Amino acid sequence: MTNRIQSFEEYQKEYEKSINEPEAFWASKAKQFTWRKEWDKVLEWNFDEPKVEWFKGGKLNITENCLDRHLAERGDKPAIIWEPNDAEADARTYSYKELHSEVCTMANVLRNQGVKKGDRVCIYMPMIPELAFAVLACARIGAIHSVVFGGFSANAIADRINDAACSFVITSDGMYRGDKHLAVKETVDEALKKCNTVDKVLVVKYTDRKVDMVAARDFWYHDAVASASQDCQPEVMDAEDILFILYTSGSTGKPKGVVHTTGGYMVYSEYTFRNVFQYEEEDIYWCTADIGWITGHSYIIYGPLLAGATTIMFEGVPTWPDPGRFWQIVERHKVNIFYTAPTAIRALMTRKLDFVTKHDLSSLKVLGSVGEPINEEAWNWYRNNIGKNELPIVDTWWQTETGGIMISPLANHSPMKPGFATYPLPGVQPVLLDGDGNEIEENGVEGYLAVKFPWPGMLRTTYGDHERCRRTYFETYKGYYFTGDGARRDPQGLYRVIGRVDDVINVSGHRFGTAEIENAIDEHPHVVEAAVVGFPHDIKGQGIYAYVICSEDCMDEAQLIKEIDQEVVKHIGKVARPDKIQIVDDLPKTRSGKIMRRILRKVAEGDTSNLGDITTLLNPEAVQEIIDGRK
Ligand code: 7RM
Repeated sequence: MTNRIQSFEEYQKEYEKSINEPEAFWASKAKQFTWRKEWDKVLEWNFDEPKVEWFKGGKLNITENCLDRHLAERGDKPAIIWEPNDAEADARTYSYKELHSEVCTMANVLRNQGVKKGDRVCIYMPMIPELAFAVLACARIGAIHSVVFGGFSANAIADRINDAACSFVITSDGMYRGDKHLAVKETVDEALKKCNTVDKVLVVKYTDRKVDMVAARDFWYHDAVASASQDCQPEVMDAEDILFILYTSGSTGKPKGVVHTTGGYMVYSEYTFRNVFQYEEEDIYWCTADIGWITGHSYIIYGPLLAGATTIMFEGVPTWPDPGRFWQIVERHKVNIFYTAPTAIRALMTRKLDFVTKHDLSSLKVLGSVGEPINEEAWNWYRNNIGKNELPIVDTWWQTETGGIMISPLANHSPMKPGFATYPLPGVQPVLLDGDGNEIEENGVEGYLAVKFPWPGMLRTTYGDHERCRRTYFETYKGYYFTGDGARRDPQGLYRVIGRVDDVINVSGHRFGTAEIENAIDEHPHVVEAAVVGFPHDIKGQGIYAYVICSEDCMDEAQLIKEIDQEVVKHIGKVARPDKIQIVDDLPKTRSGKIMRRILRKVAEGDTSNLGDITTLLNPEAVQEIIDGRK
């Protein structure tokens, strides 16, 4: 029996069924899993509070479904293949049996240290197998994981730890990224100076760099393992118990802790994985994302392991030691399904084709894209050079908040059109809204992308602040989940997601709020005001452009720019460094004092031909000034 959609006609039938009988539809997808107790009700919801509950009353543990469920049939099958940063070093493989015992061992280490169901555990680690063990070990014992991407700073970690009141941190003695070593443990130590909820730090020895161990707080994983059993009864969770928190940026203030729960997320991540990529039992699957982002959660760990797949975890970067690294890995592990981001494609397509052609890519069957709109040029390069001009590309649109893929072709079955995510998956009911919140029925239009019916993988709340969740996603358009994206629907009804319509910048597929970066810049004592906008960037999709007003007694400009850059690194992390910082005397404002971001975006883009009417501004002369000063 193959448990996936086999043709476009079948997709259409499934879609119909999922709309007409959503509960029966999702119940039929949930049945294959191991439930300790079946649910009482498939779905309860309203988008006003909002309240969304899937499989209520159901009892389960997601790791029992990722691991134990496969042992009889696939115990010796590779679950994780880990490819290290160092291209010369050997890969490491963990079978389902081995992964099971690693996860159980780490789960016991956590339990022995007093971590209980519902406790929040912050994980700040490199892409090494222990990161996957840590995530699953938390889920095993019902602790809530909050993974923080390795590129974030001590302050960003502290904010996330404090927001979720984490009691436990898992980290390592260091991390590699290309030819660099990053002092992960020191960053955690720095962060913890600002936190008072954490009482234990578990440290995985990896790079063997010397680190300070704080007595009674820090302990080594390899020491703790000695007294931990490999036998770990899973905590029995309610379907709606929290599985994890993952922080993501929005248009205002600090990042929000998006909350995903157990049962619905499980069903949705597996269903979408299997169908979008048309996964088959023997496939080797590789998603190049970092586990610090939602793509890594859903499509390196949970989705593939739930489906019993072999998933590759890559520690390194696409361009080191050379821009052939991805293709070398594809060849080495005979990868069948390859899932990456447009930014990586754009970075690699500028290099000599030799880096591609010298590798045997004949194992590839399906290519995927995620994180931002894929431009036609990148799509074509991907299709022609990696896809031998014949492989399907699934352009998958989704968000941290949606938990899994929402709009995407099904490989080999759906029509494809460069730049288009095409059709919604079964169970997903997208709409385009006009500025007044009315649904636009016809095709060949653009609008605000919203969803009018719940799906099992959707966020349930933002941690500790349900009202913020309601305001952010459910208030702008009453009765809908609002995505923050604008989209177009072509005459055939295919969707193309154009990008954010709020103050969120998408840099290489990573989301940053303009306000978040402005707040970091404002921390500099000589900064009076800052305005941050995105601008088109050849490789990253969008770059970050910061306009900064500094105080009269300002020191020299070059020095100030350096310090502002460091301020961003300090408060958010290297990932959010502005591409351009321009010191200005004034920012264009409306008479009510609002910064005219539209104009700033135009100038950042280098398009000053059509700035519209600026005479109504409070300070029209500021516009020419910033144009003249543009770097
Ligand atoms: C999975 C992920 C979400 C935002 C989203 C969009 C943009 C993602 C696509 C895309 C066009 C795509 N989660 N986005 N995928 N835009 N086509 N296929 O990226 O929370 O980090 O970002 O990314 O703007 O709202 S995320």
